[in-house]
Amino acid sequence: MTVAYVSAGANLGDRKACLEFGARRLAEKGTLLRASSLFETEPVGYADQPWFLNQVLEIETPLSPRELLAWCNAVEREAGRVRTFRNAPRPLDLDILLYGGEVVAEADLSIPHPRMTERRFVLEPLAEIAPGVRHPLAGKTVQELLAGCRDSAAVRRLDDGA
Ligand code: PH2
Ligand code: MG
Ligand code: MG
Repeated sequence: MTVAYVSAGANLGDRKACLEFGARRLAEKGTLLRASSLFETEPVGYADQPWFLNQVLEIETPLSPRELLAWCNAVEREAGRVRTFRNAPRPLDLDILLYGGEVVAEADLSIPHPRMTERRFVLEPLAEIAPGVRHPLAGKTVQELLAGCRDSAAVRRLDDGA
């Protein structure tokens, strides 16, 4: 069993329902230990699209990194995602951020997620549930990465009940 962190993002359709669906389907492949608050976030990379809801999930899973990737992709498709262009709007995106302390460097799978250290929409929710977890390549904790993050795109925690 390995503890993994998955970033969930949605900016099409009923975003909250899509995130709930993603968390529920992910939990079928292990134990969902923690879920961050939901964050309303400004799009990064391709600005001309709706704002996202982002969340980070902590799951203990028997799946290998590759099995977890395949499951994330299947759940994204189930949520209605159609791949068009890079950073296009989507009902659900599930990205593996960390998988234990493992490093995976393959053509279609990089763990830790290569852009997680520069994205506030990932680090804010991750720091809420796992501030002390260490990034195996940067050698820094999530809290330290957030403190050093230069991303100025807006990230706002949704009020309880919102
Ligand atoms: N995902 C991207 C690109 N840009 N911006 C925000 N705010 N949230 C995302 O989840 C996101 C993004 C690529 O997957
Ligand atoms: Mg992504
Ligand atoms: Mg993705």
